[in-house]
Amino acid sequence: MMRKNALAGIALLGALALTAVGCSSSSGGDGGGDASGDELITVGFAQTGSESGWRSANTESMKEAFSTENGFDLVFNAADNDPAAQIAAVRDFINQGVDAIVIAPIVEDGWDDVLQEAADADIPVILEDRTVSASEDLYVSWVGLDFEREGTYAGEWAVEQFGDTDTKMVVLEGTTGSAPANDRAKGFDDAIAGSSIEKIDSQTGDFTRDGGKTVMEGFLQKYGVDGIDLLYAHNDDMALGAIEAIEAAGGVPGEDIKIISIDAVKDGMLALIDGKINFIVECNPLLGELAADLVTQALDGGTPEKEIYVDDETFTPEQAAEVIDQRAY
Ligand code: GZL
Repeated sequence: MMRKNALAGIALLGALALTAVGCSSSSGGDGGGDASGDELITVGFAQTGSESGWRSANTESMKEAFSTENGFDLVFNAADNDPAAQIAAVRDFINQGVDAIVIAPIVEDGWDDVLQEAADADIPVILEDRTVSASEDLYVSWVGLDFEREGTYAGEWAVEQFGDTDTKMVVLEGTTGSAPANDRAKGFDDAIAGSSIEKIDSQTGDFTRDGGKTVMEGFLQKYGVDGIDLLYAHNDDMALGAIEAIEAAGGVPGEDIKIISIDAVKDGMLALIDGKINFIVECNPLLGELAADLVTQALDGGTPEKEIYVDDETFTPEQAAEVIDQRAY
């Protein structure tokens, strides 16, 4: 688990990415040239896969930031939520001799060896989105969200709404072993401790809509609509799958079973406005410019911040309705 030094906010210095065009591809890379003939920085990006709407927005943000126009040659790999495949992709980047590697690690554990190999090859590694349990000496920086705080925000709202009445809750957990699943559970559980909210079941839906639907179908078969008062979903996609299951079982999501979710992607916010979800904690996926800035600093011999947190906010249906048309994802 990483130390948490929350930072108030970071200026997005997109202009810095342009200096990348001027810097030679160091550390073994042999990037091609761009229209102006300058060396491109070759960056290997190991993405988790395409498991959710959040992930699609994150991938788009990364591809936009690591564009040729910004001085990068992006080698992209999506590991289909398979931790072994993702580690193999990073090893392949090392063998290719890329200039830098960016990883959104599917799970926290298992990274020590391949990160050491990257260090031995003098290839800087930047983590974006999720964190790892490996020594922080093995990567330059991490940029992402405070997952434990997201869980705390969700739990505090639940206590505010239901804390005094006996409430039976089920949980759709994120990918087993992932930092968001671990930390969102911890933050939420700590926040509801001592309240009348009882967790009667908890299972991973792997951050996917199908996974959330299947697991919720199981909960409904086991407890019935009347046996569940509250659902805490670690992301919107699983909440949206659960909504389908609740409606198929004759229940009214947001009324018979209250729903709290995390991400605030478009489909989740629309369900919130429709009253099918009751509260959403945002998790901003637009990390591309920050990640590109960290790569540029690392290759320019700079010493970027070790941890960079992007702020989140929370939404009620009314708040979502006010902002839905202005949101970037
Ligand atoms: C959180 C991110 C999680 C999202 C899910 O930063 O890692 O993974 O909450 C996504 O939607 O699949």
